[in-house]
Amino acid sequence: MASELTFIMVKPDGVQRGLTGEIISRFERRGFKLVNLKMVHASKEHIEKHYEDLAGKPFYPGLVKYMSSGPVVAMCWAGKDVVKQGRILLGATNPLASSPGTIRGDYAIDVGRNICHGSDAVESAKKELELWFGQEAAGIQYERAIDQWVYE
Ligand code: DAT
Ligand code: MG
Repeated sequence: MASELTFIMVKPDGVQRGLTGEIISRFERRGFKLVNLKMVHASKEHIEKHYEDLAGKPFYPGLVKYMSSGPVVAMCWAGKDVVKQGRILLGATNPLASSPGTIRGDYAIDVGRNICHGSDAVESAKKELELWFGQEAAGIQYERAIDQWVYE
């Protein structure tokens, strides 16, 4: 069974709008396994590190302010192809380009308030999980009885 991991985060607007449960549900119902979760009110410095690849973009200061403005829910999800599939569940970066049925396509409008984050590659997932979960980056190891009904 695949044990790929990804970092998924409910952003401050997703938390404030009461969408944490909905976002978790979509990953759970798909069959992915939650292996770590915590609420964090991240510092500006922590967000700057998370988005270091975007430093220099015109929207970067606003992005850092928004992402450190309130608590987020940081998660590690496991499963086959979960990095790519997670991005598909979230929808396009700009919610106006996200299909209905995706999280952003159903619940967001502005790119600067797109309610959720998902790693864009296996390598960035590893880096992000280490940044947010440190020693617990690999998540909690446990078996699920349903896995024989999710995977062939
Ligand atoms: P994604 O979150 O889909 O991986 P990204 O890594 O390119 O997208 O950008 C990170 C976040 O920055 C994104 O979720 C929202 C914000 N952002 C990206 N492009 C933006 C833009 N043109 N204007 C405002 N915010 C933007
Ligand atoms: Mg990104």
